[in-house]
Amino acid sequence: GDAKARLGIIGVPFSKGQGKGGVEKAPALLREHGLVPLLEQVSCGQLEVHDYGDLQFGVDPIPTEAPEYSKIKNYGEFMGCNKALIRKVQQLLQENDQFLTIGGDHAIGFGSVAGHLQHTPNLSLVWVDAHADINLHNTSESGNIHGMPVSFLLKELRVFWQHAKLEQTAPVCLAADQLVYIGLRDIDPYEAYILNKLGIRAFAMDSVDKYGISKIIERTLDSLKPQNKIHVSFDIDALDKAVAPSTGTAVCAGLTLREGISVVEALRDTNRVQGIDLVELNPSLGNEQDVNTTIASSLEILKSICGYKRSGNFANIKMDLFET
Ligand code: B3U
Ligand code: MN
Ligand code: MN
Repeated sequence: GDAKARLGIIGVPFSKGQGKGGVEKAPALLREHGLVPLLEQVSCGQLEVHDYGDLQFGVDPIPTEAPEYSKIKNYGEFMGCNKALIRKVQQLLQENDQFLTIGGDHAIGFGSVAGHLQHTPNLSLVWVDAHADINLHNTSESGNIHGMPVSFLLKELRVFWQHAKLEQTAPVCLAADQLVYIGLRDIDPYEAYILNKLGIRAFAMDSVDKYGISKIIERTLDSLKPQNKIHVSFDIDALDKAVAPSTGTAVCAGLTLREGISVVEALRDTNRVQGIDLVELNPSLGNEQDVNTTIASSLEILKSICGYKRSGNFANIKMDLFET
């Protein structure tokens, strides 16, 4: 059809969910590398991309926020940024069909998915990551809140976040049976316990090796309610270190770029992807070639989510060569 879909992009240069500076530079860098025209191009005119610039959020600590969570580093900044993001995502979804959040570290996954849930309660979440990011304030070894965003989203874990006032900021939460992980290979003991206890579908790298990525994709799609919209939260460290070296906590033996692309292509082909995050690209880590490799991989993933077909796309050509 002629009606174009609208994609709204928001940069979220938040880096306080972990200790390494530089991850806040990713949104500007991806724009410099032509992100917006690239996504319009690959969609063959099907997508109108609207760049909303970077999210404005306070960078000063908010000391009055939940002293109970003092073991968490930068909790006040985290809440400040994510409250702003929750509001912004709802605006993006009022004005667009889909949205893309560019991090920043994965702490912003809370605000991005929570904002999405407030607009669209019937949501499934695919978290593509080397890590489960489901720690609680009292299970995290590091105190880094980029290792916790999923726990803020789940209905079953709300009881552990009583002082976070989530019923005010994000009353609609996610059911554990609508969360699927792909790419895991660095899970803390308590995280494994939580995944197991809640029966969360988690395709770690050993499953990818055992069954192959196409089977994993099939089982992922089977487990998502067909009437639900989909949110894809893609941590670039899900990909192998060889193709995504410039990230804060790179882990070896990850998804190949082809496996990563296969995952997002299959999700895109459902036509139900409504929210996307691309996080943890840190251009301050590694040498120039590492940075360029990681940018290139990030752009390939985003291209595929936004409609690029490796098999070619002739859906929207103007002139029929064989018409007489
Ligand atoms: N699970 C660990 C490590 C970690 C989580 N996310 C990343 N690293 N990127 C933690 O700190 O919670
Ligand atoms: Mn992550
Ligand atoms: Mn990760």
